[in-house]
Amino acid sequence: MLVDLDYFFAQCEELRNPSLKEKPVVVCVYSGRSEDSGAVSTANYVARKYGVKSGMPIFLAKKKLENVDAAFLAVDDQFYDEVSGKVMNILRNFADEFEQVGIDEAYLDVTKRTHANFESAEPLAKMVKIELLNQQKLTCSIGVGPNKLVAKIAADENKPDGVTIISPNRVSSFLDPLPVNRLIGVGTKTLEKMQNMGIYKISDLARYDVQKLMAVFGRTLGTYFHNASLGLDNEPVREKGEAESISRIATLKQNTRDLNIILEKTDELCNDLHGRILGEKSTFKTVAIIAVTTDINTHARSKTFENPSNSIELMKKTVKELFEKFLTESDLEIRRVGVKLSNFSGLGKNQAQITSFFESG
Ligand code: TTP
Ligand code: MG
Repeated sequence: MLVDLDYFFAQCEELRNPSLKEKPVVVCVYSGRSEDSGAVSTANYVARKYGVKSGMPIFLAKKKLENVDAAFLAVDDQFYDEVSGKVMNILRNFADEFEQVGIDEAYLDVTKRTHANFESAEPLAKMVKIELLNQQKLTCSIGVGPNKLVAKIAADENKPDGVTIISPNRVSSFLDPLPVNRLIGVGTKTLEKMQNMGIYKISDLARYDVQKLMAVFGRTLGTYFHNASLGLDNEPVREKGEAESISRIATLKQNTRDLNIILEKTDELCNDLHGRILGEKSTFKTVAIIAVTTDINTHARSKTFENPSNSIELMKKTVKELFEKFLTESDLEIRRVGVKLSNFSGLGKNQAQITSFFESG
């Protein structure tokens, strides 16, 4: 079973201010550079009707909601994290095995308690929804399937406030007609490649020669796509350990030693990484910069903190310090810049640990 909270950050905002419910609510990550610079973190379904979505620049969302009484709010990580912690504690009680996969998402292995009977999965899913509504006043969407892959796609099928149960004998009829990008791992680039190969629906992928898929996407990914198209997945539901690192890198418009030009680019990278760690509910202890100099050499500098954080200010401040220092150590111009976060904690860790960094961050 995959449980995904509906329009999570925006629903949290409605929770503490119910008068927002009727109007478009847009939760934003303001970059601070100018009044409306930054990106939309998420929006409620009222705002989505106007075409507002996650990742969109704030100014564009404002344009779509011109002349509409809409609420634009800044993200409040601490509050969402508190709500998330409470939600996860409720969900955990419904699972034989539990795996949180994001701030608002978790897999529940319910095989034992349903005796692997899909007919008892539906009342169980409804109970989960009722419990979340009663205890936290929150709605979610639930997918149930024979494995994580199918459960995830099922949960996306009826949003918001939906329940979709796909028993083993319905897997292929459910997946076949869906567009291939409903599979995890098929992003914009892969979608384009697949469409050029004549693959539009999951059934097209299922029929495609697996050797040819491997030739195009490599052995691992080719095999994954083949199995995924058939609804095959053997990943167990289990609490995850710590992720390794995430990074973003970009080429500067011009080679430079000008700190302002560098920071303008790294700020964008930081905003991007910040959105990602918020989405995954993780926190970092190490911030690193990457500098590719005009001699094509790659340099890295890093700083590790005592306490985990998800603070964008700390991220940007550290990146600035590290670049300042790097520029004094090298006299070469910089061509590409990157930011890397590592030493994660978060993901399903206990609540005290998650909230303790906010004060220090
Ligand atoms: P999602 O579950 O992907 O989105 P959602 O809960 O807002 O909407 P849905 O009803 O479709 O499930 O992400 C969970 C939260 O993560 C979301 O509320 C805000 C945050 N997030 C970002 O900050 N940036 C992003 O690009 C995405 C996708 C999510
Ligand atoms: Mg969600």
